[in-house]
Amino acid sequence: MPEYDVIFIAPPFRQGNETMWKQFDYFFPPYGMAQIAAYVREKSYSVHLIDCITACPDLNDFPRYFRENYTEKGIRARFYGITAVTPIINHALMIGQWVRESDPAATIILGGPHPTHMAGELIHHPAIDAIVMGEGELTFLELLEKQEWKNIHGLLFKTRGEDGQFSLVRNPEREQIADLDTIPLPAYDLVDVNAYKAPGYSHRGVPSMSVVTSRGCTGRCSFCSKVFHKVSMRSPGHIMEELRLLYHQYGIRQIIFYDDTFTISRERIIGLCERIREELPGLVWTCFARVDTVDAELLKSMKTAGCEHVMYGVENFDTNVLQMIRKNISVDQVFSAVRATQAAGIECRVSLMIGNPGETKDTIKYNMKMIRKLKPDYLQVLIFHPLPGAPLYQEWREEGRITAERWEDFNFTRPVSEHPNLTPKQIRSYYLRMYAAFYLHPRFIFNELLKLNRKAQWSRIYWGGRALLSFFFKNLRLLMKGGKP
Ligand code: B12
Ligand code: SF4
Repeated sequence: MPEYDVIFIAPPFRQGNETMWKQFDYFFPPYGMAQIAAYVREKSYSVHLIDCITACPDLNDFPRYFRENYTEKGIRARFYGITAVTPIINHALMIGQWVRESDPAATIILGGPHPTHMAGELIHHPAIDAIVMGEGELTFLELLEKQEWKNIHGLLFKTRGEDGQFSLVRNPEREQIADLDTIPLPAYDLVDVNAYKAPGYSHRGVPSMSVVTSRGCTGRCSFCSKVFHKVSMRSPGHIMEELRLLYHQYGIRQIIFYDDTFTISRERIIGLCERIREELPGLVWTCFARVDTVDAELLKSMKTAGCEHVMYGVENFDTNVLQMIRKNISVDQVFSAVRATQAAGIECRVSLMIGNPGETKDTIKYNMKMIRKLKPDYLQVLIFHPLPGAPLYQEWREEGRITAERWEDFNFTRPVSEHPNLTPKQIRSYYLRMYAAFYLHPRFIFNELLKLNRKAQWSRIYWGGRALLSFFFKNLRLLMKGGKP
């Protein structure tokens, strides 16, 4: 009977129907879990990974899928590791339950952003034996090495006393890995690399893949849910190994760097850009950055190394709101970063949040005015969401201000907390109007049409245009009359 040391499972995820992202319907491999898989495999443990989004996208089909492909073939594992973010935590628990039913002897471990922050609640679930809080590589290795659980840092587990009652043991935190070059490249051979799909804004019609080159961020935004509290980075040489593998072995031509702040170290990015220019001149890429980490020279270097698109988390233009969410950037920095990005020939997407603490109808109107003045190439609007792990989440939960009743509701389509100045309907209505004011504006449509002379843009404009029209059409009623500001 084939037995793996560990089978990792990523539950399926589809965006909620009412979000703009749903229209793009993009998905990438579970990066963190593929890194843990590579790490423990390097230490000689046998590993398998089920990414449900490609293997079994319908959650309710999982019992059949697992039975036919694993249980009936006698394939099992000593450990099952399941990952989860907040809106899919119940899916992860259901998968845990189904695995437990078909393999009662299994040890089932939960990890990832939501379990890290809500371990104390989740550990009570009967399907779960232990929860890994924070980085998974070293903690999982120690589990596989059969170290005594009470000595494994970063672990919360159940233990049964002599009276048969369970009690909980929460071990000290796991220290964050300082040198990320010690982690091997994600185990790409365990996923079907070509089955994934890039988001519309960066869909160039070429094979694309996500890459993460650092962990953590210097920002301390009060709404942000973070697994990594310190910043750790991979060196340009280590990143190049991954880019070369993706380019040559898997035919990938576009990378979406998903670091929280890709440009956190200027020197590292300049070094990486030099290497990309020399070794992979055909590669194009996009990234996320903070406006206070870029300058004209850096952006020029990024452009000549294939950078096509940068997204800045601006969140709001009102200085009072910015202070309340602890964004720690100024409106002047926003304007200089966006101007410098466009001057370098890189497209710029600005992300705003609506329904922030301190937000009023006036601040929303002010934001719409500032967007018209700033003229970014693309706009993203999110509804303010303090997720578990965010400093504001804990504070507001204790004060009873979180209104969402189910974890599935943390899907960015509706407010999850009460707002003193705005009703949920008003927030949703302004959210749609901000999108409509930007994307249905003649300036935006004209600029997109100008890009049609570049062949590479056709696929992107097709996918992006289709997504936008479908989004507006689905929300037409509220857009036309509901919650009129
Ligand atoms: C890339 C990314 C995506 C990608 C790909 C997701 C994927 N398939 O992995 C896309 C764009 C599709 C995406 C979508 C979403 N994302 Co996202 N995403 C990220 C991002 C930017 C990087 C993730 C990453 O690879 N990090 C690097 C790796 C190394 O870290 P990691 O994944 O946390 O894994 C480590 C540990 O958590 C732990 N671990 C993780 N899983 C497991 C499992 C086991 C068994 C063990 C032991 C350990 C373990 O060990 C890993 C290695 O040390 C993070 C922010 C961030 N910087 O992490 C947000 C983040 C993970 N996303 C988040 C959210 C909310 C979402 C969405 C729900 C948003 C939405 N409504 O669309 C969806 C959910 C999609 C999904 N299937 O999970 C939140 C989660 C917060 C929370 N409290 O749960 C984050 C933290 C962003 C944030 N600050 O709000 N996302
Ligand atoms: S919102 Fe962005 S800048 Fe702020 S802490 Fe999170 S990742 Fe960092």
